[in-house]
Amino acid sequence: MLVNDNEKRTLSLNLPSLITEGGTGGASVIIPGSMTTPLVVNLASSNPSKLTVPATVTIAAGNTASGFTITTLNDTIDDGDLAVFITASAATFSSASGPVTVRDNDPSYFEFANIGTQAPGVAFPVTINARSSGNDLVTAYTSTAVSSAPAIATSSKPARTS
Ligand SMILES: [Ca+2]
Ligand SMILES: [Ca+2]
Repeated sequence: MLVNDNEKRTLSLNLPSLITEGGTGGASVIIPGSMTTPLVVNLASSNPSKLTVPATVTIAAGNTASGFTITTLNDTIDDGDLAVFITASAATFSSASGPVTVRDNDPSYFEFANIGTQAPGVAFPVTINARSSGNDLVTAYTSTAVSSAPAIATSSKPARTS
């Protein structure tokens, strides 16, 4: 029973909007008024292969909220950012649901960083960055790059087109 009995028996969720793949985030489930007995709230993820939550969280007697940890799973797939819905439900309460975006951190494409001043016969560094589909820099990615430059003809003859 609610101490504040004039409040609606509605759960609400306070969720982070974004968690990068493989990371964790703090969230909480809230009730409008405290209770005299502990309230067990069931939690569910719409996509447990991307994001998990504890099966239950308990709001202690006298409290109006309890925190829990959201865990996102890392993979090596360029699968893009994905919204996963978390639902909280408890007996005699209206449920709550909300999205958390799981941010992809896997390489989707590569880009050349700006190349500085070049002089003939002088080596210059070239940086190629891996980026995720959300354009984040992928810092943990390393791979071998092989480069070559074609010899450039110095003939002054116009190229034949036939
Ligand atoms: Ca990943
Ligand atoms: Ca991924």
